[in-house]
Amino acid sequence: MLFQTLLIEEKEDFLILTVNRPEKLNALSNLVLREMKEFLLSLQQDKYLKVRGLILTGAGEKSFIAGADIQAMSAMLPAEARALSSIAQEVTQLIESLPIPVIAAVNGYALGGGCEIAISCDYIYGTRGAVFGQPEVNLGLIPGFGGCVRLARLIGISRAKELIFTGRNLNAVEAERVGLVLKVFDSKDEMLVAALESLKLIRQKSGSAVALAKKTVQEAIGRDTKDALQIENANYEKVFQTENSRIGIQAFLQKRKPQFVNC
Ligand code: CO8
Repeated sequence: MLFQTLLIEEKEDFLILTVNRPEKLNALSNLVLREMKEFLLSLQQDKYLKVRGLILTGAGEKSFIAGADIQAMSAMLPAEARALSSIAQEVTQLIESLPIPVIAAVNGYALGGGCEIAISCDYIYGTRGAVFGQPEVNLGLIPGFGGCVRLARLIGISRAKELIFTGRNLNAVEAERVGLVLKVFDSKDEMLVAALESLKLIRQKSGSAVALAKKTVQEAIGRDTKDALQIENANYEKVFQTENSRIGIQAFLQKRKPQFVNC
């Protein structure tokens, strides 16, 4: 697949998706979002799970994604802004619903829509120079790619409100402290190697179990305990229907390494 604003690189069974507009700090134009949607939809239709993990990053050293394209927004009517928010929210929901792990590898600025894309990934790795923030209030706006919802879930309501209301940035140290970033690395290269290693570790496990674990966490977030437990309970039955559950349990009992199918 060829895109104007995205680079797709294959690494073994994994893909690295790079948002490629470095001259605009990888800001999300309408075209970037439409291409991301097309790419993610194609991954979702990968019934044979040929791709077993995805890393999302930004071109260059300076920026992951510096937000929605402010220039493009300057000429938008409210209904057009809503349409842009809808397509961006679709992109974040597609990331969350992929049955494979998705890691955001944040080099430099992850601002506004960039931070919102990152927090829709399963977890975030960052460089020492990573900068996170929801600066929309500085433009008289609010986060519109799911940030008001997901940031509060990820780092807590008070912290999210403080960041969104003040529009201030977080450096990598503070972002790690509040649980926004999972691990911080000295360089982009080191971060990408670590992200690939993490995907390789997951790759050794049952793909069906990982997919169901992701689905369970996603579906349970935000529900009350009783409903959330019912979701886990139903998916526990589903995982028991997979061949990999028999393979894994038998391998344990026979004191050998499991050979999961589709692995
Ligand atoms: N949109 C468009 N262009 C951008 C953006 C952006 N978000 N960020 C940077 N650029 C462009 C600059 O205009 C500049 O272009 P040019 O060279 O043609 O003038 C180029 O990238 C380099 O940027 P700077 O010269 O500004 O680089 P600096 O190192 O001086 O500053 C910053 C880097 C601090 C990151 C600065 O560029 C900045 O503040 N950028 C904007 C960050 C921001 O406010 N992001 C939030 C955007 S709003 C958003 O994401 C809303 C999401 C919800 C929308 C809901 C649907 C409508």
